[in-house]
Amino acid sequence: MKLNITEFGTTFNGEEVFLYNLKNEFVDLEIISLGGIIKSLKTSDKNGNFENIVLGYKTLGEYEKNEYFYGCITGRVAGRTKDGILKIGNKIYELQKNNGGNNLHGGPNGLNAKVWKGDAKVSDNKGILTLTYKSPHLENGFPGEVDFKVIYTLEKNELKIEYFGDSDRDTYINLTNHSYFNLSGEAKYDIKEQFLKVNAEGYGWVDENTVPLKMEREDNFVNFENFQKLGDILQLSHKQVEIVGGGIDHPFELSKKYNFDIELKDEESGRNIKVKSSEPVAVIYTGNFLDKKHNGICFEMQDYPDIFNFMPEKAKIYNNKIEYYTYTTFEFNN
Ligand code: G6D
Repeated sequence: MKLNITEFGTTFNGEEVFLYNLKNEFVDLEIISLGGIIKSLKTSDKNGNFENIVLGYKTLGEYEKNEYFYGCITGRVAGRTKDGILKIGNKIYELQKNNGGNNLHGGPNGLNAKVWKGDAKVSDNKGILTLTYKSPHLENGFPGEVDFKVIYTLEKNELKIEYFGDSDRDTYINLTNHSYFNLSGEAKYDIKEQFLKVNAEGYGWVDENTVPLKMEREDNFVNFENFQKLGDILQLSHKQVEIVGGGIDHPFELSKKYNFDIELKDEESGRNIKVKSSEPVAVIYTGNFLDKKHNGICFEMQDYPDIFNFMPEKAKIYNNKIEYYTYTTFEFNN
């Protein structure tokens, strides 16, 4: 395992951003300390060609804009919080609104826009990057001073991302990673030729504000119990496909009965990814609003979306006694 740390640039408000490169025989991974963004992730195709399988930018300036949330730690709360209203216990918090009256992905300056403190090492042939950030009470409207920590561990052909949140008072946290995967390598072709399998029990429906209303399967508009070619799904003439800009942008309630939650594969390159998470839901987004539509697919592993609005009975509250901890692993094969 090789570790290399370089300066990636200075943000508009003068903060230094570093680039961490972890590389072994299976994966060549680059992460920047702005937003914990996975800038590139190279794996080999069936012919031994090492190519990047995530969407990314070249410059820090592009990542400071990052309208598509490429590769980033997403939060304090991933997804949409309807009307930007977070109800915790008997308290109501007004969050910053940045998406049609909702709070999306923690707001206009969410965790993706923060410069995290990085510490990287190689130990027992594992590459380990630990990023930390202290979020002040009521940052973007969220309660609690929270010490966030995200640990990226690369070992052989597996990347594990662990998320920790330690709050000084009652709050809610729901973090994820927002990488867009495209197994063709260097986005040679879009995801329509790739096949997806999701071990899910059901999925949320979205309304005109693209906020999941409830986690029920009202019909089989997408059923990924067996591999489905994404191109067949993305062109479906179904209200739920059309309402999200032509594709998928829905939460899937995972069955958690198998040793992985999601598998994406591409026959031409021979690559596949298996995703496994501690979390009950995967928000799957097929890049419907990208400038190059369907150029990548996101597996935003997370808690039930907008849980206090739609499933308060399942909501967890974190504080100085109950730490937030979740993880997601990505296994890369060819
Ligand atoms: C769009 O609706 C989608 C979100 O799911 C995605 O996370 C965002 O673009 C980047 O708003």
